[in-house]
Amino acid sequence: MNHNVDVLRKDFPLLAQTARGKPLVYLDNSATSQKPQCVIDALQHYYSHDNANIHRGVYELSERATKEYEDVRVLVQQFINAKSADEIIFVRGATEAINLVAASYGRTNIKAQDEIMISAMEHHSNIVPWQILCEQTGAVLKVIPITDEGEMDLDAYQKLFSSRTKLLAFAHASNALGTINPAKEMIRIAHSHNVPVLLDGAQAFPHMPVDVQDLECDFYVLSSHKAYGPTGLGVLYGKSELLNAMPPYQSGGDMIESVSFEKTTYNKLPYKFEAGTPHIAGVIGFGAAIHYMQKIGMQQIALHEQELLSYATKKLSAIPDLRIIGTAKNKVGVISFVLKGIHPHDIGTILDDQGIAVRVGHHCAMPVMQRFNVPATVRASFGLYNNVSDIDALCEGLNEVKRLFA
Ligand code: 7TS
Repeated sequence: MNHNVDVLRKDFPLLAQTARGKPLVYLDNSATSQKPQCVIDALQHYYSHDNANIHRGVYELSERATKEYEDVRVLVQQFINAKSADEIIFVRGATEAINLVAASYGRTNIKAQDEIMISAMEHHSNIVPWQILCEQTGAVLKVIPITDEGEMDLDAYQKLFSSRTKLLAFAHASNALGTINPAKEMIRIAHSHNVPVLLDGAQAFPHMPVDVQDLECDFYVLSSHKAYGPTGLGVLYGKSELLNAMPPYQSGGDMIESVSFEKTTYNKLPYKFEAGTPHIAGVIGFGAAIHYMQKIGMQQIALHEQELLSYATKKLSAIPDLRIIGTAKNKVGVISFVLKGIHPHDIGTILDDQGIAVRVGHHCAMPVMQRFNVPATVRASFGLYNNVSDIDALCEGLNEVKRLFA
């Protein structure tokens, strides 16, 4: 399918509205994406026709809900090319997926003096769970430095490995800088040291084809809501050898095989990690989002966003006193920037007056702000429905900011 933005935009009812009396310009896709009508319809259809609890009813409705839920698991498996659908665990989001690995894999495999490696460009959700694990186990956190361009310092990375390195976790793409990391190469190096790798795909999955077998990552995490699906849902992919050896993260219904007061045995994968009634509607809505992305094609989406990124980078760079934070060669459609002498929050407020939604702040990546010595940035991030007019509006908005502060 051709990436005709004008046609695709009509699939997103929210985009047709005004904000502050101006046509809405939505440029905060890294925070969350808008939803196409097919996802909204899937949620409505599920609650109107198919709502039942899954994996337990013998009646038709429950069988139908269970099938729809499990069909999405297979869809996700195929979409990210996992070996088996058992390796796809539905969780609340990328955050919960990382917490699951830190708690279950971490507490089983990490001991005092072991080293956990992350990078200096991580979202807080890929920092704090590891810090807590370190506090609990006596392990030590090691941080891969990043360059002035916002790229991973690969020389420093290689030197950071020791015989105590037990786990590596880093972002496939950075939410604050846009950097796409050389994940496959980094994973190859980690594996040469026998170190398993968790890849945080929250900012990559919606923007490029992802193949977990090609990447050879041990864990991959993602959030549905950043990829045109419902909120409150994410995926943990893990190699079955690792997931099979891990203890449950949460416990309760559905994750057991048998329960008695003497002994409880656990269900097999993937159910072992899906305690309680899951977000059934969310999973079904996410299935619709994946079908939608598949129909357009991830290559097409990536290509379109890359075109927007180069257009926006050129136009923003021409604005005097504007400094882009994050100038890596390989980026997703994320541009973080500061304007000399004007606080990002003031910029965000003035842009909002013009109907332009961007994120301002530390983007849950405070160490990135510290690295670049800025209190905050303005961040414009693109999705498949953004167009050149959105970027023109942003630039006009920034000229207005400069006029007001002149
Ligand atoms: N990892 C990365 C790289 C992220 O950007 C985010 C969210 C998460 C993990 C957590 O995802 P969640 O769905 O579990 O919340 N990032 C952002 C952001 O950049 N602005 O708002 C949320």
